[in-house]
Amino acid sequence: MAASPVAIIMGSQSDWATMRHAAETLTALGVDHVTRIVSAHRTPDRLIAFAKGAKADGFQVIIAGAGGAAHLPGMTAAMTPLPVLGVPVESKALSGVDSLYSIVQMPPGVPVGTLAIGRAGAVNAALLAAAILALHDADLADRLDVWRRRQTESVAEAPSEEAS
Ligand code: RP5
Repeated sequence: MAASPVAIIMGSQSDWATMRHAAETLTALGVDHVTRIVSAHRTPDRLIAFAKGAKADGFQVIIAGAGGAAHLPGMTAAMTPLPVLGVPVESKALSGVDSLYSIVQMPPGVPVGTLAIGRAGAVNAALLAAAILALHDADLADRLDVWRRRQTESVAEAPSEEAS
């Protein structure tokens, strides 16, 4: 069986409530993926092993979610040539602004594609990962088109009392 093209990593079990939306979106698009807890601070050796081995392990895109002092996406990007999409997890103390600033302000030369805070970022990271893979996968490109068409069709012309 071919290796999973996407790895979803997160700094803590507590990030799963957010990152599950990335996993669910990839599942809906038929994109195989693995999920792992990899903490930049609590399990640094696990991070190094994962990031340095990610390309050889067959991954093509990494989605990394973390909160607070969110160094996981940036440190991962420092150790792999693969594209890294960062998801700032909403933190209790600072509502995820700390996570966002930690992930988005990378120095030139080590990019992390940073998404929105929370669920929106997790969903969009999955959609971006799928779009990257779809460049070389016509079937996935078709599934992505269908996904977007369904989204468009689900938007009502006018607001209703029942739906709000
Ligand atoms: C970060 O610290 C994690 O990404 C998480 O968002 C945050 C809090 O972690 P826990 O204390 O809930 O494990 O490393």
